[in-house]
Amino acid sequence: MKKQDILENQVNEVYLGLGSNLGNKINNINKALYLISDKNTRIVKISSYYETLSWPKRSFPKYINIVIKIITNLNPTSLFIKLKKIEKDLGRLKKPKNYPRECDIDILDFNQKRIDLYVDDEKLLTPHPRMFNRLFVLLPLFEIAKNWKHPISRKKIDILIIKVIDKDLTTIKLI
Ligand code: PH2
Ligand code: MG
Ligand code: MG
Repeated sequence: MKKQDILENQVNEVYLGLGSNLGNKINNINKALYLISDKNTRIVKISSYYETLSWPKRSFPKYINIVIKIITNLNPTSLFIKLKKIEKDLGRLKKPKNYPRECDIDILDFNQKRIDLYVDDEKLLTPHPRMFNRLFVLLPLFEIAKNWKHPISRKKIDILIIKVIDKDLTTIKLI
């Protein structure tokens, strides 16, 4: 068997963060879940839905955020391409950074690996560099992965949450 084949048959455990703050937000998230599941990818855990204030601009519409765990045999590049296509299919056009969007799907953690590569002109970095001090990611992640550890710092999720909870907790509501 060629090395590439072995890699593609591998089962990868991946955490994804999903967010929507434009249009019918819950519907957008649910459509994304439907499109994520296919013959290569199975959703194994879904957090509750959280209503969260838009960061950093609180004046933008609120988000609905969830975190899911998937099992996939796609490699990081193929998964990234698939998720970008789903974002587009749900209506997302290229917008300035942090502008309201129908659907945003971020790879938070791919097999506890550090990944740093370009797919066309977009960068894929795991663990996701900014999300781990944001409660709108940490709380739903904690709900479905109580023993999760940051792949690089090895800090446990509850420790990460305690560090940011003072600044942020008021901005999150379970729905
Ligand atoms: N995503 C962003 C920018 N700001 N704020 C919240 N509350 N939730 C998000 O998912 C989010 C955000 C860019 O991806
Ligand atoms: Mg994002
Ligand atoms: Mg994104």
